[in-house]
Amino acid sequence: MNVNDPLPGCFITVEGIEGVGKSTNIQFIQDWLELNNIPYIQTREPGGTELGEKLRELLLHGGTVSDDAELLMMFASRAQHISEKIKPALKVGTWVICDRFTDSTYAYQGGGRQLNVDNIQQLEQMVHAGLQPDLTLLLDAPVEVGRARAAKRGAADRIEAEDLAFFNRVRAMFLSRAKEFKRYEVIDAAQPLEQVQVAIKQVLESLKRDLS
Ligand code: Z5A
Repeated sequence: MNVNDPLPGCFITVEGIEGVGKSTNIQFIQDWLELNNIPYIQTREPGGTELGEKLRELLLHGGTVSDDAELLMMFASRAQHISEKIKPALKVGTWVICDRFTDSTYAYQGGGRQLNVDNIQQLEQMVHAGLQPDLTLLLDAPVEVGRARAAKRGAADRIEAEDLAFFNRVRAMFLSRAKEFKRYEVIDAAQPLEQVQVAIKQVLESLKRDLS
């Protein structure tokens, strides 16, 4: 939502470490939106636009990327994504369901890579001052649980190849931000999928009630 110029659409981001079930549960959210006749787009970061998808490929499979270059490429992808896709959708009342957003930058580049959080804040201000998700669903599970689920899928990309300590810092940053911002809802993603989805549905129903 843009605090200076409120946008009628609803912006939902889904966050968490790898393998916690973001893709699986985004499909569940889409089914719920369709059942409720709510117009939406589903998108992802890094990516979501032609430029963003090219940056994603370079970020995940393109060979050596320095930590600062990684941070700037995440925000370059995001800047394009916001102007080309997210804001236009929110302006016409369409809901936007986004697989990761700036909270992932705080978690991975700030927590995981231990880059200066002040720099992330400055980039956030530059790229999307005033625009924040209405709801951030944090699917949370121990790193070992997420990695075991993700491992079944095959070869790790450049970021997935990081060690356990890196992902524990990522998870800790997500949980710390969840305490700080009211827009977060933390879902215990280590539970069986049916229970995870009962919890997500409750959050969505409550959001819908609040908006009506
Ligand atoms: N990144 C970054 O560093 N900085 C940024 O600013 C941004 C991103 C935006 C790409 O993300 C990478 O970019 C990511 C962070 C970085 N790197 N890492 N790591 P991505 O979102 O495209 O990739 P990912 O995090 O690796 O997501 P994923 O591995 O695809 O996982 P997922 O979508 O959360 O999980 P899933 O595919 O839905 O589920 C995995 C399996 O578990 C699957 O077989 C499911 O059936 C199963 N599953 C799901 N839920 C359950 C439950 N509850 N019980 C049992 N089994 C389950």
